[in-house]
Amino acid sequence: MSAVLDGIAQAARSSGLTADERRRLARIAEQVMAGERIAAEDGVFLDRRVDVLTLGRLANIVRQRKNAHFAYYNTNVHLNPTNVCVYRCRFCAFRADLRSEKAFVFSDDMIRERVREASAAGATEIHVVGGLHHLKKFDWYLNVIRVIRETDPRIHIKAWTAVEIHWFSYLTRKPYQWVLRQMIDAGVGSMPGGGAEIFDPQIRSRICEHKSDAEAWLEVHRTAHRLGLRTNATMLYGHLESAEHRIDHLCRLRKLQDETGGFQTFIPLAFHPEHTGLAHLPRPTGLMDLKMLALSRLMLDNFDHIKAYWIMLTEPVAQVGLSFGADDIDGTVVHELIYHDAGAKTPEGLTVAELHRLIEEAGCVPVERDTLYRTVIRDGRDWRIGPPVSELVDTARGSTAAVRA
Ligand code: V47
Repeated sequence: MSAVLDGIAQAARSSGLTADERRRLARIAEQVMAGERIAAEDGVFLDRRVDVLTLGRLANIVRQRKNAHFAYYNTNVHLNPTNVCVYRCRFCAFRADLRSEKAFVFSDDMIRERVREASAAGATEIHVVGGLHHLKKFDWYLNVIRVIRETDPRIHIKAWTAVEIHWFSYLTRKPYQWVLRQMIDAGVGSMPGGGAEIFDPQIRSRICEHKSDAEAWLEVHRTAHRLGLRTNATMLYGHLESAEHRIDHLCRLRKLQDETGGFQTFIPLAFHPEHTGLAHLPRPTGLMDLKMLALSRLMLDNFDHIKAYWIMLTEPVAQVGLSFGADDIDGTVVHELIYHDAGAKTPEGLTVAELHRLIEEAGCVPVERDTLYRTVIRDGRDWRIGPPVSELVDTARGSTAAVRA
């Protein structure tokens, strides 16, 4: 470990940091080694002043501590039941007006077909998010979940962002808890992390003016956690935000996680500007992507997992991301639309063999997980749930300790 500290000190000497900044970095590096929390002001310093390789080196220590050499993926399918949306978020290329030519709404039969396709492909998860349709009532969204559940009683339904739950609460005039209970009874098993964007109210009002605010997003997740639902969290970066806004976002998530422990994974989402209201902005670079993965790993000390979402990072960046704090690369993801409408050039899906190759080349051991981070054991086309991935990590740690002794 002191070799790592020496390496960091050496890199700092040639990095243009002042003597005070070098001392500050050394102190933060020692905190990371000791498993101590990094303060918000130090997070801003890391974001603004410290080179990406040093951040990656530090983040990798945390990643190894939490997940050893394992890298997770899942077999999943996306379903966006409608792209019609009352909101006009400036970063979104997916949404459509009610009478737009590109507007679509899935019928029950289309949903069934997508679920059958998912089941036939051995998917353990269906990821469901969509637009907030001007004319659809809460029952329509509830029915989407019911149709999925009837078609496949086993598949895990990860559905609706906090923004959608907030919208359903507005539509029904019922509290979040009531809305979430209806969804759980219909078959929802967890929630994705979308809709968080950036919590800072000023930036949020410039990129998604009318959407539910940070407090509402956090309150929906708090309520979901209290009801026993595990959820994910995201942050959209690379648009109008600054280092302060990013660190503030991460610290707000960290605070809620201290309170509930209900978050599973954090996914930093790189802004894709094509066909959006912010198309004049450049796309974040690969280095920025790696920096965000590393910073997330360092700041979110109470999150078990950081996801390098290959579909928006590209396969090469996601692969390198596994050495910059990430331990998960999401899944096979068939039928992704949100990023592809915004210019993503990645394929719409990857095979399991391709995911394995990405992970193994990165020096990690691929582990298929389900949505709740339990191992998936496959036997031909059939699958069953094995022990939680944390048991693999504990076992790997035990055998390393045994070798050392
Ligand atoms: O909330 C929309 C983002 C999110 C663009 O929980 C954009 O496992 C970049 O949350 N450029 C939805 N980002 C996707 C999402 C997600 C994805 C993968 C896994 C999980 C999970 C969640 O996508 C939105 C928004 O932040 N988004 N448009 C765009 N042009």
